Amino acid sequence: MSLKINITDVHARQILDSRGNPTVEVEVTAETETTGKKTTARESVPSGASTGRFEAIELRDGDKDYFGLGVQKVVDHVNTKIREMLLGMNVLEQAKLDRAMVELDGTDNKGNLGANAILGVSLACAKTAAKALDMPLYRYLGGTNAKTLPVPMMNVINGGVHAKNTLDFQEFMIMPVGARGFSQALKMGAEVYYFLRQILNENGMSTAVGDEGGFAPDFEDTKEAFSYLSKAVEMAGYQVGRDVVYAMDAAASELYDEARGVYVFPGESEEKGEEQEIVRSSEEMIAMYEELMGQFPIVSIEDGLFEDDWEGWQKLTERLGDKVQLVGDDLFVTNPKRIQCGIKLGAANAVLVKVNQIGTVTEALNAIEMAKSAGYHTIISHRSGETEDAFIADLAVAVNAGQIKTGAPCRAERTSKYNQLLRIEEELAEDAVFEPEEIMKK
Ligand code: 2PG
Ligand code: MG
Repeated sequence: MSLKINITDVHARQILDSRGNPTVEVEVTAETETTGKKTTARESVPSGASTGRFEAIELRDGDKDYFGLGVQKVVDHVNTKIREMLLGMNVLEQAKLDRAMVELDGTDNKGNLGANAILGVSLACAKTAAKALDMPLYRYLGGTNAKTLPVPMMNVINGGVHAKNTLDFQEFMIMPVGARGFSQALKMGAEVYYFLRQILNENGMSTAVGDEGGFAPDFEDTKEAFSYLSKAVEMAGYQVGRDVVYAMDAAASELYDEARGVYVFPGESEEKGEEQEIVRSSEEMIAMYEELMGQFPIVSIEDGLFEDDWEGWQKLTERLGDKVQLVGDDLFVTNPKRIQCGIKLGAANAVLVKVNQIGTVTEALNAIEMAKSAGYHTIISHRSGETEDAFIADLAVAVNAGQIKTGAPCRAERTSKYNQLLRIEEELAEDAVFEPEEIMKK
């Protein structure tokens, strides 16, 4: 490596995320050897609520501050051990820096230093490197062929553990596939969101928003939620199924009762006034998805089954895999080992990519590469707890992922990603690619 941009400082602090919980922010400073120019950039770490069992470990203090959610220990790990190791290293050598941190941690799940320590540094190193080279982050990460603007999956109705309502499934998303480019897609999504608010208001339903900016009223069931989406799409002047299609995240691991081997639907039971809880077997879950797909233009189903039910996932993929995108989130946790397993077994056909599930930029890029080379779709995703940083917007373009999931067009921690994509689209101009038909191929 000829050019050397050496790390001269690494500094972490505790900040707040969009739920008001503490998270880690890291600043990395590096000096360009030839010119002496100093560059500093910072990045912060997101945090999930419906976390997969196999995710890398997010360390929390567990003491009296912030109800145990403080990250002061993680901040200390960055400011001592990690800092000492990285000082003098070349910030352009991302893979080497990431490997060094993984080795320093010494565990499989980053439980020693904390994935939130390692990721904060990993992201900040990439951003500092790009800035030092005077390059947009998406170009630094992706190279000369980074040009695909992702189709947004906009989570406009929130349920599950992201909202205190009766919806048992977690996310109801719109995908403006009729758009010619990203900015038009964003406009279409925002218009549908606007009309959704209006019809919810007209029907006396709550328009308070959940963690990802979507509305979170008490719907009777999944079908009612989708019906509202269809009304909103039509009111916005678009055609359901042609201009706008739907995606959902069942987040089924959250509903799964391992002892009984069934999926429990407490919200639906409550709404329907059933004495007994409504439960579904994995067969019944698949049948339910099939039925929903017959009624609504659903093109993507995420975490349709429990995160460790590989057999169920195989069945699901056999039954529906040629008609719909089946996305593994908790199933794969952005972990190349689990993705490899899924590819071997024929489980799912798309990977949700969350950088904090695995903990370094390099490993996330490896996961994406592995998924793509097996013909799996990739969707870059936010977490329900986010910050104003927009790293994932650049990442989506860098790897030509084709899709991004980053909430409703509401709440600044969500719109910061969409707004960054607008800037990138403007910069790429006629070289920007937008390919919704790729998703519709399934
Ligand atoms: C998900 C995510 C993001 P969380 O399940 O896909 O939407 O939620 O960050 O709470 O895991
Ligand atoms: Mg999910």
